[in-house]
Formats: sequence, structure tokens, C-alpha cells
Amino acid sequence: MIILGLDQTGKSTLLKRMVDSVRSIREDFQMESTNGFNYINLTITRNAYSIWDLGGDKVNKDFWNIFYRTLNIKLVIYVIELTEENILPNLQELIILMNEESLKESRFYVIFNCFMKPGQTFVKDDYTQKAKLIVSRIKEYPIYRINERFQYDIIDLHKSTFTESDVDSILSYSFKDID
Ligand SMILES: Nc1nc2c(ncn2[C@@H]2O[C@H](COP(=O)(O)OP(=O)(O)OP(=O)(O)O)[C@@H](O)[C@H]2O)c(=O)[nH]1
Ligand SMILES: [Mg+2]
Repeated sequence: MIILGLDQTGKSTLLKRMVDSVRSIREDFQMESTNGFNYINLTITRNAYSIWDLGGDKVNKDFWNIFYRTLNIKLVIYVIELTEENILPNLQELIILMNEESLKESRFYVIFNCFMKPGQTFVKDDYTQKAKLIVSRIKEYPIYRINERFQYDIIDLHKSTFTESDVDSILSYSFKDID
């Protein structure tokens, strides 16, 4: 599986949280922008997952297609940062991926990371509203029956602690039956 989304949205933070969940630790940390990729193998409830976390800035983004066209991607975990003023470019990237031929068999799991910059206050309803709006936009694209492959969560990656079962429920989405 592959973690994508524009730069500074929290992809590597998410990866770190996932790894920590298996080790049952929770530590504060500062992430550096990813140049290239991070790769880990994670075994959760006897399922082994290979996870790629790619850098999301302009330069790194040009290399995403090499990864998803070469690897057999079962799940795209897509991170959108909701407090970002303009989330449109990140939404547009997601739509491009959903229309990508080599990802047409992949499932998408969208995570809305929501972290406050100084001076911002967390108003859950506002961000839920924003997330719902994005979801409705994505569902306008019926090409690959996106609604059946689509699920989303709103979390603050720094505040939340992931348990193994949280991570399992995200990762196992790649093979779970969907009604
Ligand atoms: N407070 C807070 N800070 C966060 C959260 N998620 C990410 N950050 C911070 O935001 C910055 C970017 O996070 P990363 O996880 O490196 O983002 P990324 O998407 O991997 O970025 P690129 O590798 O550049 O594409 C880091 O300084 C993180 O510490 C969060 O949930 N809360
Ligand atoms: Mg990163």
C-alpha cells in the first residue's frame, strides 16, 4: 500500500503512528519533509503489509507514478489536511489518482488530518462539513464506483494514539468486503 497526499499533510506522521501502534508506544516527535520515500513492513493481526510513504512536494510528486505503476497497490491511503486554507489542489491530486488506470483495482482510504496552527481553534463541525463537501465532490466521479471503495476518517495525528486495531481497520480495508 501507498500513502499519498500533498506535502506537509501528515503522511510520515501517520506512518510513524502506525509503527508506534505495534510497539505500543506513544512519543512526541518532529517530522522532516520526506525527500524520496519511507518504506516499512508491518505485521498486524497476522497480516503483513508493505507500506510506502512518498514525499508530497512538487518535485517528489512527479515520481509518484513510477511507484504506483510499478508496484501492485492494493490500498491508497490518501491524506488531506483540513485546516489548510486551500485544499483544492490536494483534492485534485486525489481525483487524478482515482482516474489512474493502474490504480483502478485499488481501494482508497482518505484520512483527514486536522491539526491546528497557532491561533486556530478546532471546531469539529466546521471540519466535518469541509470533509463531507470533499467526499461529495469525490463521489461525483462514478468512473470506478468510488463510493464503494471509499471511506474516511477525521483525526489529529499528533493528539491521537493509534491502537493496533485502529491501524488494522485502516489497512485491512484493502481486502475487506464492502456491502
Ligand atoms: N500538531 C500537529 N502537527 C502535525 C500533525 N501531523 C503532522 N504534523 C506536523 O506537520 C509537519 C508535516 O508532517 P509530515 O508527517 O512530515 O507531513 P508529510 O505529509 O509527510 O510531508 P512531506 O513528506 O513533505 O510530503 C511536521 O512538522 C509534523 O510534525 C498533527 O496531527 N498535529
Ligand atoms: Mg513525509
